[in-house]
Amino acid sequence: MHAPPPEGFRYLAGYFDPAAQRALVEAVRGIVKEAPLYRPSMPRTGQKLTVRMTNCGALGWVSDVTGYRYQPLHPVTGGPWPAMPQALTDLWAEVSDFPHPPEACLVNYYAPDARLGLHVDADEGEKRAPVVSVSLGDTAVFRLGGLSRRDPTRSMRLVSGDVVVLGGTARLAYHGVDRILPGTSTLLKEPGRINLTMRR
Ligand code: MD6
Ligand code: FE
Repeated sequence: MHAPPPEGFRYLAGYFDPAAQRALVEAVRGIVKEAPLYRPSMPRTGQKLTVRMTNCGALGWVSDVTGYRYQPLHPVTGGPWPAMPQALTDLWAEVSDFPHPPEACLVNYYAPDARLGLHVDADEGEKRAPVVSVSLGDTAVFRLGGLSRRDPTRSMRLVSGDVVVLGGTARLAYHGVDRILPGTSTLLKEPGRINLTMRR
């Protein structure tokens, strides 16, 4: 049997119904029009991630050869990030157990062959606030570990409409996306997956 997930991990299956998912995809299309997806580079190596990214909200998470950081401007267009959709700030208010609204929402887009290595979300100023995520489109094989990279991990499937909260001890747990399962959803026009993560 698997060990229980770290305290503060919450998995809210089917949080958004299909109509709410469609509305969120429309909102993401608007965001991407204003703030195009791009492939960030990893610090030091300069290697490109396979996931394409953009942001909404006051701040956005960016990565380039000099490191990871939050900044108010899109690294390619130089413009401000679009506003965060109300549905996301409402979700945060409902599940974050934190008294202030999110400042940043990272938009991850996975084409069928994209993946995201095991990582900790550690660049945020406020570690008492959780990171809250929404999955849209094709199912992801998500891996959740512990506080050390060597800790045992468990694999779970994140389906369109699911919400994950990493708070408490789980806030600094290792996690990643092994792969997506193309063709498991018809929400998007093409096979692929969107993941939205809100932070402070
Ligand atoms: C993804 N998610 O599902 C990647 N981070 O595509 C994350 O990296 C993540 O789902 C922090 C909290 C929840 C998450
Ligand atoms: Fe993460």
